Amino acid sequence: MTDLAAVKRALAAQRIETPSWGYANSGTRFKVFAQPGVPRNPEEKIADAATVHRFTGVAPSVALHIPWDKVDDYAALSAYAQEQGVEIGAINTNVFQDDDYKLGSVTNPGGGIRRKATDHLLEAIDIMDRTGSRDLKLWFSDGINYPGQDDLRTRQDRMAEALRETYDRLGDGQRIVLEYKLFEPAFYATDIPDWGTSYAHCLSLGEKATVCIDTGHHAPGTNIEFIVAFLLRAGKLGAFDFNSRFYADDDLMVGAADPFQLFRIMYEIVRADALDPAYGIAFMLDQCHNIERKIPAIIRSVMNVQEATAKALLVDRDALFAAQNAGDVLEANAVFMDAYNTDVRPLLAEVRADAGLDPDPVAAYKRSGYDEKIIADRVGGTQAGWGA
Ligand code: LRH
Ligand code: MN
Repeated sequence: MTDLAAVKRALAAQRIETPSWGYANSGTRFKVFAQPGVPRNPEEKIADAATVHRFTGVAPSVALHIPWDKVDDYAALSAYAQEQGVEIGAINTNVFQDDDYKLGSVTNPGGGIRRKATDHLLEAIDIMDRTGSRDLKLWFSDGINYPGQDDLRTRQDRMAEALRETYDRLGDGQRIVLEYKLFEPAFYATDIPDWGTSYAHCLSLGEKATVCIDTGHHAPGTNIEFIVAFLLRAGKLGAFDFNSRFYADDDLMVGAADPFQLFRIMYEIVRADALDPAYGIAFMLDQCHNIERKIPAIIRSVMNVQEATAKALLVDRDALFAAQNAGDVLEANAVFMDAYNTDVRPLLAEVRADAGLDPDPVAAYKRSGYDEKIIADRVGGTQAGWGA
């Protein structure tokens, strides 16, 4: 039988990290629809992240992206975040927007460009030393567009060399979360295209290297919860970049396109007792809100993760394991679906009320007038994010 008090404690202790870039302008190659009230600097992004935490109670950290969030004094930025009620989380590197990286960053045929890219990774660790961040989040757009364009094996040697130098620079309590992506911007071969490649590099690096699963970075039809179960069993799952998609790397609100998949993923987390922050998995959002208001979209996304998690925690695992071990296919599936088909919104409303929060964070945010305030206040200056 499921212990509801334990379920509520687990939900109250859940931690979801929001992305600084999710509060800024974003779009597609066709158009960026700038929005009024968008942050103009890292401080305003952090203020918006703190607002999400104020209404959800479970989003106490914000991931930064360098150089999008470059400042002169990261210790001061970290202090500002504390004042706002949040902390700075993962530091994301960016070796995908510099002209020099057309043929790759750390895998580039040119040694000088590889050096430049690796130095950026090392600079990010210097920043972590000042923000107190644990996670160095590495994603490489590196890849090639045509067969024969470059040597696949040699590029792996270059990748491994840069990762090794970066890994060896890590301080105590710091780690690498290595993200993979099937394609885009490279359209023939990506140097870290899948979980297996990331896992293999992490194995050869050492215990402070783990895999980051971005839920939008797989071929259609990929069973992501299998990857989650496998990496948890191997002790090599470090982080998620949550979002959802119907086709490619759409970066839509997590749970919007496929709430059942998110439930199946969170079930593997719960089944491994890996939900508790002490276990060490970083649950982060990595989304772009191209047409919808950004803060309510991120609040909704946090709620979608909470709902999937609550359903996963309600799976009657004794009954499920019994049916599985009995080979009772239909009963096992029925037990699993029973949890998924449970309306957990009243339970989450109770968890929020117990924490002194409004049971409906989105409605509470709309009533708060914060959106109107930032639209009125944030006039002039240059909006952060992709150029309008
Ligand atoms: C790459 C990615 C990566 C980030 C970027 C904003 O597609 O998922 O995690 O650096 O989006
Ligand atoms: Mn990502």
